Amino acid sequence: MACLKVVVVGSRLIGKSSLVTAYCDDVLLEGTQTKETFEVTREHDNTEIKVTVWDTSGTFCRPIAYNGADAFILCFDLSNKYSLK
Ligand SMILES: Nc1nc2c(ncn2[C@@H]2O[C@H](COP(=O)(O)OP(=O)(O)O)[C@@H](O)[C@H]2O)c(=O)[nH]1
Ligand SMILES: [Mg+2]
Repeated sequence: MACLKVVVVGSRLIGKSSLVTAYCDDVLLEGTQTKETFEVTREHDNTEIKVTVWDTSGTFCRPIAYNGADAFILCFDLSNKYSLK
């Protein structure tokens, strides 16, 4: 099975964990998310792909999270331009 590692990055409190939880667990996040990695299986072109999603939350875990990444999702808050700097 093909595998993909996707790392979600961006400033604090801009909705990263909410996005990851909605995509991976199909639930609306309430409170703080402490889980850092999620595994889901998705189908694309009749091929199953195991997607590991890393939800980063601070500088400490980032070097580990970045290692071997296939894709990054850069998140920012559309209502706060400073969250993109
Ligand atoms: N208005 C609004 N608030 C959101 C949205 N996504 C997340 N939040 C809220 O923003 C806060 C931070 O969300 P969280 O996912 O923990 O952000 P993270 O620190 O980037 O992981 C929480 O209070 C969420 O309920 C959104 O799309 N719109
Ligand atoms: Mg978070």
